[in-house]
Amino acid sequence: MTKSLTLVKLGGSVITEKAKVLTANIVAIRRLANEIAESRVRKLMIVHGGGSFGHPLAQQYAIQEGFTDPSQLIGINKTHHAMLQLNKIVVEALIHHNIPAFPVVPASCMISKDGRINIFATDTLRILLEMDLVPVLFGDVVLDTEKGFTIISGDQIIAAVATRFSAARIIMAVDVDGLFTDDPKTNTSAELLRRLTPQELRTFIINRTGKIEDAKILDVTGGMLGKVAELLLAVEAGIPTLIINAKKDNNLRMVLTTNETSGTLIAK
Ligand code: IP8
Repeated sequence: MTKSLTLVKLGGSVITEKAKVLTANIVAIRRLANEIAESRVRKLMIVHGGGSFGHPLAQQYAIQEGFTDPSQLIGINKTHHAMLQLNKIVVEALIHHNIPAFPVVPASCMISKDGRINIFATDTLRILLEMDLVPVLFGDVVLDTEKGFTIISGDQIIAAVATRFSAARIIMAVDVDGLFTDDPKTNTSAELLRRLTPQELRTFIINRTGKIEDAKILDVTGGMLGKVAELLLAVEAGIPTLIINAKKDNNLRMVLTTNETSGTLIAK
């Protein structure tokens, strides 16, 4: 679509209180909405994660495993409903800052096959972007032709959008400073990787997990390995990806306006 398109993933660990079920971090959401507004970036799409809205319910009902038992069916609804609630909070904060945010529900525009997005009706997104509206998607429960249903993460969605729309950049707004050599939350000597090429990223992931597909499942290195594994195809397609710590004031504003980050840049 447009080379000027910026994609922002708002991590669930930034916009919710991870330790408190169904609790949004309203202060962080409002601050990030303000930073986005003040950056005045045009052609923007936002995808947010599930945090304490999506993950506890998805886990409780084993949604990711697909259909194994009728008792899961109410869990699909509860998980999806929780994500709609979080989406409403995010969209309201964006609208409050005059960003023309428009919710787009992944469960209604995609179908997966064995956990991977297979059918993705993108016409709505394309038209919204043409009108300079800001689509706001989220990790969601999605119907799956093999498993019945599954969870599609916001990371998988952002990678799918990036390649389909030839985005100019992906910004991953997370709760750590970037991609580290190990999980910085458990290993204090883990080092921040400031810049990697797509090839270096591929090697980094394979050295740690053996297979790209395994990294998507294992999600170690502070949860970052799974995220960057999802984004690998997008960075290999030439879309620069910046990982920033959005818990810190002004990091999102800075990367949106200057394209520079004190975090990690993955680019050719
Ligand atoms: O936080 C997962 O999205 P993520 C969404 O981007 C649900 O992994 C419903 C758990």
